[in-house]
Amino acid sequence: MTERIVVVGAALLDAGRLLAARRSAPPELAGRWELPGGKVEEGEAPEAALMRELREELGVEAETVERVPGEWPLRPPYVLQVWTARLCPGSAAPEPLQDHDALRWLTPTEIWDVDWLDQDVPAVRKTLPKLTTGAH
Ligand code: 523
Repeated sequence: MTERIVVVGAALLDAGRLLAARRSAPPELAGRWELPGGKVEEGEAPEAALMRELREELGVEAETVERVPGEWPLRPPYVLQVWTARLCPGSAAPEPLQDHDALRWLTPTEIWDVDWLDQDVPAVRKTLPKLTTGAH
């Protein structure tokens, strides 16, 4: 049986908005928007991986809130799992430090204004009600 490797993504919520990040690499994904995150390393808990990725890629201190139910296949052996997350008090604002060349905080009405990666769309759709209720 092939090992599967989890890629974690963050639906980072703040003041009723969702953070979208535009990938700058690799070429086949560049220009598309994603829930920021990355690969879980061996022996690492997914939530810890997500906090690490958000620190490395966006320079923020964040904490996970809850898992978005579901799991979405990526290029084998990768699968995508998503957590809602929020900024810790005192965290810097996110900036595109690596892997991204633009960030947008999207309100519920703007959520489909960006060209999300196909595989992120189901998780974004499931996150939408959390934005409209204002729940974090
Ligand atoms: N995705 C994806 N959606 C999504 C993420 C965070 C990642 O489809 N929200 C895909 C893109 C890549 C793979 O998952 O094919 C790994 O994501 P990546 O490159 O962000 O993971 P890193 O940063 O851990 O990768 P390395 O640069 O290799 O360390």
